[in-house]
Amino acid sequence: MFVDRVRVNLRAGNGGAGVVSFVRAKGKPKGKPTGGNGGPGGSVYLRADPSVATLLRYQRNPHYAAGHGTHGQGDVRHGKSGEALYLPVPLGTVVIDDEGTMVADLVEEGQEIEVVKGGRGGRGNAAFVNPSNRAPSVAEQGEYGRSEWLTLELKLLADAALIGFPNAGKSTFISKVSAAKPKIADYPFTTLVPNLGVVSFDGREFVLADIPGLIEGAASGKGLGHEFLRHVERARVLVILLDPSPMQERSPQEQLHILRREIADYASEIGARPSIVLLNKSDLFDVTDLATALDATPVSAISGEGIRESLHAIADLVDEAERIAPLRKGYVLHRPLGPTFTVRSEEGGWRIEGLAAERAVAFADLTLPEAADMAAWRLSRLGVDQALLEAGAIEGDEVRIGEISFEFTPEREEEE
Ligand SMILES: Nc1nc2c(ncn2[C@@H]2O[C@H](COP(=O)(O)OP(=O)(O)OP(=O)(O)O)[C@@H](O)[C@H]2O)c(=O)[nH]1
Ligand SMILES: [Mg+2]
Repeated sequence: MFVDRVRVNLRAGNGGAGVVSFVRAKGKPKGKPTGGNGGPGGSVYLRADPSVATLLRYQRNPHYAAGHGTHGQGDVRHGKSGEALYLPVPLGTVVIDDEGTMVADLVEEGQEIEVVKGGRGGRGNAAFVNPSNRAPSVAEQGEYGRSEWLTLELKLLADAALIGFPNAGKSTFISKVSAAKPKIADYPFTTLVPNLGVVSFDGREFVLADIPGLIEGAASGKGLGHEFLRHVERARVLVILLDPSPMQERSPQEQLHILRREIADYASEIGARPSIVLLNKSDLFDVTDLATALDATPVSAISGEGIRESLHAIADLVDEAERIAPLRKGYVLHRPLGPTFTVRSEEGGWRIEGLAAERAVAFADLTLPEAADMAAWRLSRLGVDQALLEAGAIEGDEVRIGEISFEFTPEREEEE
């Protein structure tokens, strides 16, 4: 089975918690703080791997998680980092987030993207020692690892794509010129998944894709529609294969017109790519005049007539396309962290969302006045108080961050 589009749920590891611990020390009533930091959670990465051909494994199991960091310990021993998870994907995998943004196009071997970042480890009390507080008893919780649903889409990396109506002879053609052995049969829609073949001849080489037949309306989803037009996206050269057989409802002229229109409707940029038109089955039909009229080359995928010349012409177009626009290297989008928090009103109160705000209150024990003060100070420094006031919050309103809720007590502006 060829799988070229999947949704996956990837979860990064949680950070370990920082701890509070003291060792007795002479002359220090509380002791010396020795609580270590939690280890960070592992991140999940997607990495382009040439030994992987499809996204099948992700369809079978869409859930993956990296390892958690461990908690800190006394003696200022820090927790261990969670194990990162590297998921191999085929070359040509496009990664799309839940908002529809393409975040990576993994084209080259080894190219990778950190898709979900592991949670930070919490700091232990030893990390909070400062000149004004030599014996802090606060420690931070570990941060939860993020979890995201992503769509992975495989777009084949071919130099040229064979495009034609069902039954035109595309699979016969690729089996004649490469080692690909797709199913060939005398009825339409034989090919349901694309096939790639390396075409080697006279010291030249290019990768050809045989894609399922296109019909009128493919660009609006008819037949196998978009599923397969997607595979044409990467091909730099279009090889349009026409079928003069009377079994086709459309004449070769009409086929050419419809194919060009469907491709242009799907993406005008693809329609503008270099193309060559071949008129197949020349062993059965006399297509000389028609070929001249359509500026096409007569070929026979069965007898081999016209094939070598056509391959040279295709290779010339591929070389030319390469010269004009070298292959894209793929890309990985480095996203800004986004707003540090957002405020929205909800049932009976306000909700603050965002990593920075969650971090601000992530203390092991918020009932400790020391921790509560520190959390309040961090929130106010982030601008959360100000944002709540601007949103219309008044003193006494309930404010929620994650699982924590507290009463809004804005710092009063000094009067006068
Ligand atoms: N005589 C002759 N028959 C051909 C030629 N090329 C293909 N055929 C026949 O046409 C029929 C369809 O060939 P396929 O290669 O399966 O066609 P396709 O374009 O891949 O069809 P789909 O996968 O359905 O889109 C088969 O019976 C082939 O034997 C040719 O050059 N000459
Ligand atoms: Mg076929």
